Amino acid sequence: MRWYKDAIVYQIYPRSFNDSNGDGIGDIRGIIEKLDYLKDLGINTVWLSPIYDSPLDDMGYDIRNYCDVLKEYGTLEDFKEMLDGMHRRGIKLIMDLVVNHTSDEHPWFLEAKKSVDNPYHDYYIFRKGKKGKAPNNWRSFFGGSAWEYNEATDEYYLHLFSKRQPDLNWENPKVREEVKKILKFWLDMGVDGFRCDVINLLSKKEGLPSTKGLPILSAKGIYIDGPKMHEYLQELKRDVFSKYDMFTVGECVLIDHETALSYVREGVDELNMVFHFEHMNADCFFSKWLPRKFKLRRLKAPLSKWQYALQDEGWNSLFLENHDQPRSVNRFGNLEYRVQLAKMLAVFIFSQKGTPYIYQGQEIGMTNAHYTSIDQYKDVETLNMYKTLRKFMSEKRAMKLVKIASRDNSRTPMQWNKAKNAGFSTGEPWLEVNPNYVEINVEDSLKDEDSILNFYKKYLALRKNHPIFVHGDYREHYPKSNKIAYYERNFDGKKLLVICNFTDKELKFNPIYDLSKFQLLLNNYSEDKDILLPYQAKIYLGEKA
Ligand code: TEU
Ligand code: CA
Repeated sequence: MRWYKDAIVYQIYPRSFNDSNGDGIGDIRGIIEKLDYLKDLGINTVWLSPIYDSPLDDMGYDIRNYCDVLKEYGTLEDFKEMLDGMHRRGIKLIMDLVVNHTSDEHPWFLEAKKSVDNPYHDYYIFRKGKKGKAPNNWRSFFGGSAWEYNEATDEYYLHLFSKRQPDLNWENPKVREEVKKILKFWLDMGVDGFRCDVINLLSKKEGLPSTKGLPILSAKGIYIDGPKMHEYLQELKRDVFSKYDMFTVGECVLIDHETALSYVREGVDELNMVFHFEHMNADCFFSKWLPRKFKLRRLKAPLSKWQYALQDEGWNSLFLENHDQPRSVNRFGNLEYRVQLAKMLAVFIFSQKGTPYIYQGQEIGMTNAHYTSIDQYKDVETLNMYKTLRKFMSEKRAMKLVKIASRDNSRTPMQWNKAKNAGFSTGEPWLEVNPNYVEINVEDSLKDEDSILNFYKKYLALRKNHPIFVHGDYREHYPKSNKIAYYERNFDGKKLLVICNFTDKELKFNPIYDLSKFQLLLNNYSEDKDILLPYQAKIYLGEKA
């Protein structure tokens, strides 16, 4: 049963979601307190970012013990209670699976680094240096070399992320067996699937050759979508995935649609869907750290390409936000129209064919962090990049980039109400709350009929009532327009039209079809004119004709 096609996913970043005991840190009991809120919103699946035991160098994406919960977040008993509470409400839970690397405090690594003949040495990727330098030219995603020297063995170890996140050696069958054990541990407990962190980095090309060309971008086939990816995923599918009623979504770095299809094609099912990031370049060159002006075409074109490529034989995941990305209202429009903009963006992205992923706070239109000093940031990528940037630019320019690109933009605590610390915590929050919580918060949004939150609820209910949202074929109109996003979906003799004005001005446009023959299903304005209002979004339903 491909239930993932009907999934509407809500991503929880646990540290910033809700703090139940006043220590300033979100926790599992805090999530339990909000399960009714999630149910009421209309989602049916939660993706929980890592809650495992971790020294938090990368906020939990560096795991010390895969089968236990970080003390600050609670206990395994709390976890089971949360899972049970979700299931009772008809909500499934997918966990974050981070197995490209572990924490440098994982017992395997503590052993591995001791000596070359330690039984765990081959769990990781150690190599001799070349003439006193790193074994090759690979760069870390967080800046700098991907190699760190280990004195005890006079070798370097590979870390594609921070130096406290050593890469596992997937060539070693013991590592693969360990991962299967971890998967079964959670699946047997009742977990419904996994979001697989940087899954297309698992396989590193034999001999670990240096890349030729731009760092990282030229790593395709070397450590991005490497030679044994299919082999590894097939093995996981054979021994684990196929034995449970679950789904996987693979986070895939720099992946193209053809490679994605080779993983997700129905029948192959190595993964059920992937996250790609091509549309995240709509306002930057390859990386958030190289910003440029937002252009609608750069958002639409990659999304459309993926729609056409995957809609028949595969499946897409639909997102504009996650814990690594700045807030969408800051990126894809004029923030002065925040409310209409947030509603329009939801209609635009989630009405395509695929599974929607809503990131916590997106449903109330939360904005980027307000910070002005580097000391206010906590994210390891941000701090590393800042250090790198400061080598060749002024503090002012570096801070300007940090403000645009930092991952902490989406990690500020969830804004629940007008109380102290936005109702997130009675104590000192681990990361500063955005002061705009007095205007932007859940409690007020629930009361306001025209709020973004109530629009999300209406929209998600509509989606559930009309199978065309899940099953309809996708076809785009006006692909070249930088002002309007317009596409249709077709299913079972019906046609759905999705029309979005991406400008802050009124807009004339030719709808192609005779709209008087269609029913207006949803509108983010109370007015309905021939022209489109700033950031207006409308959905029409009619006969296919
Ligand atoms: O992200 C992978 C990834 O590609 C990002 O690190 C990306 O390069 C960066 O966030 C852009 O700002 C995943 C997780 O989502 C991320 O939180 C982790 O830090 C990373 O893997 C390592 O586990
Ligand atoms: Ca807490």
